[in-house]
Amino acid sequence: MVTKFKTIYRHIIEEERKIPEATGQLSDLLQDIALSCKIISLEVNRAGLVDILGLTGDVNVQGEEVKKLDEYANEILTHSMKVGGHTCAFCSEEEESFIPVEPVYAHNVLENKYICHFDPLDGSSNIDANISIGTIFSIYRRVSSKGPGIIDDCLQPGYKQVAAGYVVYGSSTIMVYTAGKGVHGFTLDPSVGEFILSYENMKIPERAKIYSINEGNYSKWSDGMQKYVDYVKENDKQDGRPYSSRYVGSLVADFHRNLLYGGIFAYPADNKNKNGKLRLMYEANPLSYIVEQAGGKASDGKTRILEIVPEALHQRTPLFIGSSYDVTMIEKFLNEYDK
Ligand code: FDP
Repeated sequence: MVTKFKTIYRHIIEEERKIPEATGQLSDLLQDIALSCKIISLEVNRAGLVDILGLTGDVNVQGEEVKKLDEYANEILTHSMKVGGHTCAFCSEEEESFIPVEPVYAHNVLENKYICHFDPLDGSSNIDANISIGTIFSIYRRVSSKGPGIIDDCLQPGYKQVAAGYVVYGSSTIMVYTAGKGVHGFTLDPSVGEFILSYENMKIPERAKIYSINEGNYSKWSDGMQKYVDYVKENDKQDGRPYSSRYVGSLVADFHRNLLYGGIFAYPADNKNKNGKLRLMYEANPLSYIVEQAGGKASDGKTRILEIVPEALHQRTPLFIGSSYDVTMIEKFLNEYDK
C-alpha cells in the first residue's frame, strides 16, 4: 500500500540516487517528458470544446491557430527534445525521419547522450469520441560518440532501452514508466499539477482474464490465430474460460487495463497486413520493455519483441503482449497450426 505522497519528480530522483555513477541526465529527460505530457493532458481535456471554440485550422480568439491534437502533442514533445539538452536525436511517429539535435551545451558532449522515440498521441482515431488516448515513449543511449545523432543511434533493438513509459489520458491522466527497476504508475492530481505515485512496482497477473483484439479481422487471420481466439471463448470453468473481451482500440488504454487486471492484447498479421499494424519502435518496444519489467511477456508470435533488430524507423510488427501464460499459449497455437 502506498502510504505517503511521492511526486514523480521525487521518485525519479530517488531512483537515480541508487546508481552511484548516474549523471542525472536520464532523470532530467524523464522529467521533461512528464512535463510535456502534463501540457498535452490539459489540451486533451479541452478537446471536446474545440467545436465550440473553433475548428482545427481556424484562428482562435487569442489569434492562435487551432491545431489538431496529435500535431499539438508532437510539437510539445519536439520542443522539449530540442531545448532539453539531453537528446542527440529523437524520432516521432508523426515524422518520416529521425530529427538530429545539435548539443545545447556545446562544452559538454555528455549532455546529449540519449535518443528518444515517441508516439505523441496514440489511438488518435478515438479523440472525437472522448475515449482514452495516450503518449508512448522510449529512451536509448546513443551509440555514436558526439554531435547530433545518426540513424544507427535510432535503430537499436528494444532490449537496449534504458527507460520507457506511457501516459493514458483517461478518466484520470496516469503516467507509467520503467527505468529498468520495476514499473511505477503516477496519477495526475490536476489541482496541484503533480503526478503522484499511485501504483508502486506494478506486476501483471501471470494468467489473463481478458483478451483484447479487433475481432472484426477474424476472417483475415491465420488458422492458428482463429483457433486461439476460439479457444479463449470456450466454456471451461475450471480453466478460467471463457475470457472476457475488452477492446478500446486505443493501445495504451487496452495495455494499461490488461497490466492491472491481467490480459492479453493481440494485433496479429493478417492476409492483407503481413506485419500487422503496430509500429515496432514507437509502440511495441516501449510496451514490451514495460510488460517484461512487470513480469509479463511480448512476442511477434515467434520472437521476443525486444530482440527484433530494426531495419526501419516505421517498421511494423505483429504484437502479442500481456500475461506471460497467454503470450506463450498464442505462440504455441501459431507454431502448431501455421506451418
Ligand atoms: P489508432 O489507429 O486509432 O491510432 O496504432 C494505432 C492504433 O490506434 C492503436 O492505438 C490501436 O490499438 C490500434 O491502432 C487500433 O487498430 P484497429 O482500429 O485496426 O483495431
